[in-house]
Amino acid sequence: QPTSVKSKAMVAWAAGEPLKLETVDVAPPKAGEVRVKIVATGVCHTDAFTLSGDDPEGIFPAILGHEGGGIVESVGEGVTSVTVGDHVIPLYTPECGECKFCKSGKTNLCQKIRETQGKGLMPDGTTRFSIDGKPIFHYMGCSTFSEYTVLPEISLAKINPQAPLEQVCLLGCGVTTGMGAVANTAKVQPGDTVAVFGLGGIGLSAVIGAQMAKAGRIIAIDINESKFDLAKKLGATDCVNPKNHQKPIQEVIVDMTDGGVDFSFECVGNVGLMRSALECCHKGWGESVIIGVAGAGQEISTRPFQLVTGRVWRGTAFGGVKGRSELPDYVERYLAGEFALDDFITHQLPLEQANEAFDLMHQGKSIRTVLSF
Ligand code: NAD
Ligand code: DAO
Ligand code: ZN
Ligand code: ZN
Repeated sequence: QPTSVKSKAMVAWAAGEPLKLETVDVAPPKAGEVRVKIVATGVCHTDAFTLSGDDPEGIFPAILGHEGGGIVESVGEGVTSVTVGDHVIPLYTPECGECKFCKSGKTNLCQKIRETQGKGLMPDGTTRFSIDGKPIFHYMGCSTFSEYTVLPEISLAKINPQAPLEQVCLLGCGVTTGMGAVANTAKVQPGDTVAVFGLGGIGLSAVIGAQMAKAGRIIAIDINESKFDLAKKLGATDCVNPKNHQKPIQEVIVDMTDGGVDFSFECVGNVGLMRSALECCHKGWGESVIIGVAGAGQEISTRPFQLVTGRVWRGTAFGGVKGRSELPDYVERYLAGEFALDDFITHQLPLEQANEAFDLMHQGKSIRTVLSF
């Protein structure tokens, strides 16, 4: 029978405060749960967003992190789909296969554990993390900034053990989100013209996705021009800095593309840019996909005539990918050399330096920092 383990973790005690290194007690997995030893974790903008206090669902104290890779350490009663030693990627969007959402065939947004996950709790309404008996909350059902974490079985994708976890951890969020948004949500076709707003881990993955879909033109937009070289390497045909133009960026893109793009992707979380991304779409058919997460209370707006005249506004979570049934194949495609992950890993740091990873992100110096244990 597994017992509680001591785990090194970076704890978010309060919004706006740096994470603090702590030794946390991680309780054994209950029925239907799995304890995972995390090997590596990426740091995504969403972690920074929650730490900032802008996330309406942010709960403290919590262990952040949701872009991890690890190895199953122990399993609770009734767990059948993974066993000790399996390599896994934690899923913030689980896949139970039996809820209305899973059975619909129309969405990846499994709702089986939505309520408790949103409250930082396991499905039984309790937490597995504590310090001196004081509960610490889970985050996005993952909490990968901890050496050991506990997840529901339905929140784990079992992957090929040959895949380096220090790399494929990025498939736990950023890379899958960007690539999936292009392939699943937009369904970009060969020859299409695409605009990508924001060239962080998400936007650059959308560029890769567009290149793999054989888009004819890929316009990459960022106010930080140091992102342009990598965008071009990954397939961007044009790079645009909105600050270099007098006109609104949507007008610049419409002029560049004989009336607008077939698809645009907002990968920043800025509601003004979401409007630009919609309005640079071609009249009659252009579609804009919102990926970025905006701050609490923010709203999007445009003239309804933009939609009346055929533009489409949609959004996507985790690129529409169903984690348990579809993510293992992304790992296989990575192993087969279809796309690289090296380019994204601009920094590697020990877990203890997670705050530096946030600094690098805020300074625009990193695409992804991968923390290891
Ligand atoms: P990031 O911070 O690494 O990248 C953001 C990029 O946007 C940076 O290159 C920055 O220079 C650029 N940018 C900022 N303001 C801009 C502006 N006005 N115009 C053009 N470019 C601008 O972030 P990331 O990790 O790539 O995440 C991007 C967004 O996606 C975040 O909002 C994150 O919360 C969200 N996200 C959504 C999902 C989802 O499933 N929908 C998943 C992961 C992340
Ligand atoms: O099912 O209601 C729900 C919530 C699903 C969570 C999807 C979150 C996607 C956006 C957050 C960014 C992920 C890092
Ligand atoms: Zn993320
Ligand atoms: Zn489900």
